[in-house]
Amino acid sequence: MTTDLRSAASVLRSARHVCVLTGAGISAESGIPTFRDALTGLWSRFKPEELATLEAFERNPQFVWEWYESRRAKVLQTQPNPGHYALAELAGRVPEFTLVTQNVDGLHQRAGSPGVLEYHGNILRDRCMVEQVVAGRAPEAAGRLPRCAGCGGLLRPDVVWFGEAIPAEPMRAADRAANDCDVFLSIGTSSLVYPAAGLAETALRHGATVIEVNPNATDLSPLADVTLRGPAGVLLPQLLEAML
Ligand code: BJW
Repeated sequence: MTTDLRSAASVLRSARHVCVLTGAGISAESGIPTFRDALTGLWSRFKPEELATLEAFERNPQFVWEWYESRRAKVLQTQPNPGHYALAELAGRVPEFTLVTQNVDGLHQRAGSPGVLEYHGNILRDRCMVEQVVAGRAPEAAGRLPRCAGCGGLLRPDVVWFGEAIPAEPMRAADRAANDCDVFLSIGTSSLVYPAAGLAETALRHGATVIEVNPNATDLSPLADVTLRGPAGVLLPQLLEAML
């Protein structure tokens, strides 16, 4: 066992409130590509920043919907991995636990994590562009864009695109946790996208110990108290084991 793993386990053993922020890396071992991996196939000519915006959707909703439908189908074929399950178990081992995820895949919930704060929404839900509420789909005509079962308005995925506000409740609860926690775990995120990346900075300012789990260095790495280099699906179960 590395000394970093030992010191992270010791910090977690005496923690009062653990706040976790996860990103695409925790789902990589479930087979979901991370956001800043090169997009594959049809999508390889585009950057996520060019597809995950309201402007892109308004310009070409058919094209953006096809991207989301292909990702949604992939999510439905995947299963949580040992990293997701380790976090679900960690929740029961510390006095207070908050899990904030930037992921839109719902895998933490499927692994049994309680009270997950979905910072960037959920790809499995649709939202009506007219009523601005989560909505069901009207029966679809082949090749037509998904429409709201209630009002017939155009639907969009219930996710947060660049330039859009984070939903109020997860944003407030995540801020509160980042301010209050004494241990902050940043797992599988490039720490590039704000305001999510700012949560670790808030926790640091309030004196929390910051632990990063990522095979690669990020902008957060020089600020983190402990860095665990490797895949979350391997390291998180080892971390739980080391806490015993
Ligand atoms: C592994 C691994 C393994 C691999 N184990 N690890 C400064 C301050 C505030 C805002 C801004 C700012 N500068 C710019 C902004 C604006 C912008 C922003 O941050 N842009 C940056 C690109 C610079 N932010 C926004 O626009 C946000 N909104 C906003 O600011 O609103 C202001 C506002 C206020 C009031 C009213 C109106 C507006 C919204 C951001 C929304 C982000 N949305 C997306 C798409 C979601 C939908 C979808 O899925 O299609 O969210 S973008 C994309 O990035 C997605 C992710 O959640 C997010 C973060 O990516 P993540 O998870 O970190 O993934 P990757 O791929 O980057 O990294 C993966 C990591 O895993 C890597 O480090 C690997 O090494 C690692 N890894 N295998 C562990 N096995």
